[in-house]
Amino acid sequence: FTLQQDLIYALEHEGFELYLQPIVNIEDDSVNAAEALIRWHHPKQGLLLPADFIPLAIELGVITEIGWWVLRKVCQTISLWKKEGIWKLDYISININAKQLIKEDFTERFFAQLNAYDIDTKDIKIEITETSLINNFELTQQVIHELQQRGIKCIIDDFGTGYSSLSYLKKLSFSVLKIDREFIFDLENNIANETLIRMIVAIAKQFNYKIVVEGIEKLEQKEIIKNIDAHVSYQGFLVSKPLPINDFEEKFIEKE
Ligand code: G
Ligand code: G
Ligand code: MN
Ligand code: NA
Repeated sequence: FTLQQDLIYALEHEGFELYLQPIVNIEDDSVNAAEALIRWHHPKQGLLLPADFIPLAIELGVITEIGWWVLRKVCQTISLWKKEGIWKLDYISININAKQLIKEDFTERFFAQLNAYDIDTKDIKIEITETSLINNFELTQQVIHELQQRGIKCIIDDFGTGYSSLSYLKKLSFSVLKIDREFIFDLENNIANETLIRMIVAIAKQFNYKIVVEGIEKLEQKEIIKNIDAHVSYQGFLVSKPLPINDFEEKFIEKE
């Protein structure tokens, strides 16, 4: 079998698993949200990370069906946690490829899925990478605008690494900006990165974006960011790697 055939088989036979990584408040490390990240249990190659198969899935167009699978899984999880009375997160974010986003039936199918599980629009946010916006800028912009109008907040992901034009920030209706971990890696030794982060934070605030900083691994890095702005949220191995849903629940969901 080719990887391509395996990918299609996995979609039909629950070959994927969803992991969650906590998104925390930098002031007190309280967990306020989570990002959903997909993993693939390949029958021969073992656990595969997105880097091993997402590019192929995009090329084959299977990314759209993967995206729907992820949304359904996230809806099921939120719905279950609500029934158990343990849903306390502000939101779970999902990564949606622009190819899926601009399909004609996207918004209709998206809201139908939320309705089917009785999920509020504020419970889910959509992450779109800066790079994937570029191809169909006008259309992508329209869909994001419609989603935001209907209560789904959108996150611009991996900010600062694409061919980012700052004019995006005023043209597109995003609510949250995620600063790419490239700026955090080596932050404690690199004053230039600190300067860039300061500038991105200042611009983001000007346009009323909430900020998530990605890839904090060390306490020193966290302290530098907290000094820049004590109101951002962050994600990083310092708090936790992405975890299987049950492990995330055990570790980060309070039960009383
Ligand atoms: O999971 P990692 O922890 O290795 O994720 C690597 C990259 O893969 C992330 O930057 C993310 O954008 C992408 N990715 C992870 N899960 C998904 C998914 O469900 N859908 C899409 N489109 N991309 C994903
Ligand atoms: O969609 P996106 O690119 O934002 O996905 C987040 C990616 O970043 C995932 O691959 C996740 O595993 C990874 N990640 C999250 N926190 C850290 C971190 O502290 N260090 C490193 N190296 N990677 C991280
Ligand atoms: Mn992301
Ligand atoms: Na990112």
